[in-house]
Amino acid sequence: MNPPINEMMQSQIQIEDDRTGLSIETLRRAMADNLFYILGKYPAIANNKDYYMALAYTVRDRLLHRWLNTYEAYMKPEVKIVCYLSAEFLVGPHLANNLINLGIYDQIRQAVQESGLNLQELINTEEEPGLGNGGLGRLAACYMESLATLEVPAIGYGIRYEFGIFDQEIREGWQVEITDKWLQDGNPWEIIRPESEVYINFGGRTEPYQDDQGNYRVRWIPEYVVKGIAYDTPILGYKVNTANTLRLWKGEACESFNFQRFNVGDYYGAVDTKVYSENLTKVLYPNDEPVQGKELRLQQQYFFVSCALQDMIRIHLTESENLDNFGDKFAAQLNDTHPSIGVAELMRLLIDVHHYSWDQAWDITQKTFAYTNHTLLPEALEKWPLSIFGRLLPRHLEIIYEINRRFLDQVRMKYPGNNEKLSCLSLIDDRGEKYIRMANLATVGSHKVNGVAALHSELVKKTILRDFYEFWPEKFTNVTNGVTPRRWMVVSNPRLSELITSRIGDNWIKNLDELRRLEQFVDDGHFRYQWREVKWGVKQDLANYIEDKLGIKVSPDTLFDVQVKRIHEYKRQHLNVLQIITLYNRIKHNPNLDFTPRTCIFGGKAAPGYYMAKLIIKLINSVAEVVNKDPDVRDRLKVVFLPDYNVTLGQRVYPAADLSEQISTAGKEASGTGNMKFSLNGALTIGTYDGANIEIRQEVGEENFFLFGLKTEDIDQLRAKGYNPWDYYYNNPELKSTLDLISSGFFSHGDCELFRPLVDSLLHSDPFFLFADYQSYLECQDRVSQAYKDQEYWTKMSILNVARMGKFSSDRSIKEYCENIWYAKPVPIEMKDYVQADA
Ligand code: C3B
Repeated sequence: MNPPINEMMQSQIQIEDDRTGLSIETLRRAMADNLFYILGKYPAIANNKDYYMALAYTVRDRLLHRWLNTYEAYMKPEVKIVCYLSAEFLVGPHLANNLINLGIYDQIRQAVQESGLNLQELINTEEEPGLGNGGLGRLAACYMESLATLEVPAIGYGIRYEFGIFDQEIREGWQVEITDKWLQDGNPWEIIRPESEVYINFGGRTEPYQDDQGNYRVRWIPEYVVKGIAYDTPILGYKVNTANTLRLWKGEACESFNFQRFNVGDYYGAVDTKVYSENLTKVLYPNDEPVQGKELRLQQQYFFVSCALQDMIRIHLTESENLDNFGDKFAAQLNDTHPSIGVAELMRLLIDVHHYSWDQAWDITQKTFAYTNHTLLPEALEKWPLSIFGRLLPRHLEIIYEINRRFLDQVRMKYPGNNEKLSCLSLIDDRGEKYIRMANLATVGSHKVNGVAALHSELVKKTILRDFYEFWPEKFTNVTNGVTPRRWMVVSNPRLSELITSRIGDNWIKNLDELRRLEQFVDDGHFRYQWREVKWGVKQDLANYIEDKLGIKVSPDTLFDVQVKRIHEYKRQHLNVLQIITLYNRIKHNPNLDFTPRTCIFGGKAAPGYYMAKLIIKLINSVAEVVNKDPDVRDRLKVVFLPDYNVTLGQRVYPAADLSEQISTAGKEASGTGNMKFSLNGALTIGTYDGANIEIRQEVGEENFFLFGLKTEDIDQLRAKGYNPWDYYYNNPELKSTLDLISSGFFSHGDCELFRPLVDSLLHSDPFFLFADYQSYLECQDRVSQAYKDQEYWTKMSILNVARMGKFSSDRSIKEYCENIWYAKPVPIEMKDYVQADA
């Protein structure tokens, strides 16, 4: 008998030294080889993009062994796999991170140099995959990296958007959106897996039938079917063998060319379904806190979740007879409600396709899923009109009704005669137009529900899911967010990382709590001097970038005051602007004012349909234009808006900041993760009592954190007693002259109308309480300015911030998820040589 095909293939794989070797000479040769054989170029006609690709393939070769070994290990039935279901993965550029995590950065740098090239330049040519909007997508990426570093088996499931988040250009101060063609030059990090294709149904109707054994069953007769194709990207752990998989799905037509139509002369109709099916995964919705109701969005959600669940079932059935232990094999995390249709889809697959009883299926489903809530903003709570939902997913609608019927029976039992409770807890909102409430579906279908910072998790229990908390208190928990120190320190801030390592060794990279050991050096004057030198050098780099991109000269001797994040009214970039205008007014009234020079840096994208956010961008740029060229200012105040803020730019910005602006209205920012990146890079925070700011302050010490503003309960009280922004306007002369200056057209070449919607919104309702926090914010900024004058003191605070930030490693978050939610354990990967093993 012939040996099985895969054994035969394996024994034929010859692993050439050029694909694994790490000597400088081999690496050089491998790069030249890839340039020639993969890219079809030779040095005289190659540009930096070509060399980047050649290098990327060289690195990819060196991780494939780990990747395949990891994949094989996960097939064992006793291994539990975490499946992170997320509509967004904002992974950032891969090359530098992979070099660090493989531990081959220095060899590669040397090989690249000896090839007459510059590694940093090649790294800078990488086009980042912008497959996310902001915090939620970036968190998913940090978690994937930490899972791999902790050697926890994991697959990230999501969508391979052909166009990610738009590129932002600024024209005459306004945001302009440009299509993000990230795949244009090819993507060396992904491998297509045609063998993992799955079929996804949409529309049509359902039909009861009796099977051969006489059982009552339902089948779904869809209107159309789309094929899902998997593209895999390796996610490496730091200096371990684990290489987990990010598996992103692309929509394709089942048959890309309709011959029947073609034959009757309908040339365009022949590719219709292809175009239609590929539209499904064409573009990412660019709202970070999404607004409801777009059918294509629901199609995207269902598409990737069904692809994922079918893939998980396939994996499980390769080693197991049935799906009885599905919930022991997989832990599926719902990253917000975007994948929550998964609850109904797993039920459908178990009942309709694999013929489980309702009760068995429900046990498996609840055991498998857990749900993370990322926002309390009412407009971001997903609900789908029943009409759209039922048309697209008729079978799921039936299943959701049945889940609801059984759940509400339990509710009735606990609260007899309480219709109020029933209507709050129901999966269907039937006050007026009917909707499916996705947060309710996710909560009912999960065994755990968590918020993303201590305050946020408390507010989840007190507000949006209050009745669920009362019903199932044990379901609710908190996991405070974290960020990966590999990307956000080692990769992005090599100078600071080296300084830290020179004193405490490099264990901190895997065990961030070790940063505590830096505390012993705060009183070491030489260390503080080195710390400042590092910060100054990184600031100089950013200053060069700013001059290069925008032609604005800024000095690294000024305080770099930075606010980078999505533009949103609740994040209050406009409060920062009011402060800047106030400082400007002070300079104008007293040109010789003793003033701590500041460079105020902004960056962030606005959702294309969010008018107010776009107007805030215009305001920042308009203020910048006036302030930066006013001779009275004498370079003491500069305002910079960095266009196209993304992960790559973040890696330049966080290390260069002195001050981190985290000034959301209390109770609105679920956690924040930028706040953690800044503080880990030695910036001090000016922040409200909101999200993870509270926990950061607790860790770094009150005396090393600039707190201001109202707390959540103060705001509730203020709202209850009647908030009137006019009172603040009339009673605060600085606030009044700041607003009057905007209204007068001073920043808009005399146009008094331009910013009126913004000013009016503040004066007439101020829904995010800027005026209420204005005075407190300004006073706090004065304290910042004072503190910055004493550079020794400031440096001590900066060092203590870094030393005490260990808690905010995503490694810590992932350990908590593993322990309390996923019940998953590390599985170290033993390396097997495929050639030797079969010889
Ligand atoms: C964000 C929240 O706004 C942040 O406070 C939080 O730190 C991150 O999620 C990660 O938990 N968020 C987002 O980016 N997009 C949403 N749709 C909801 C929340």
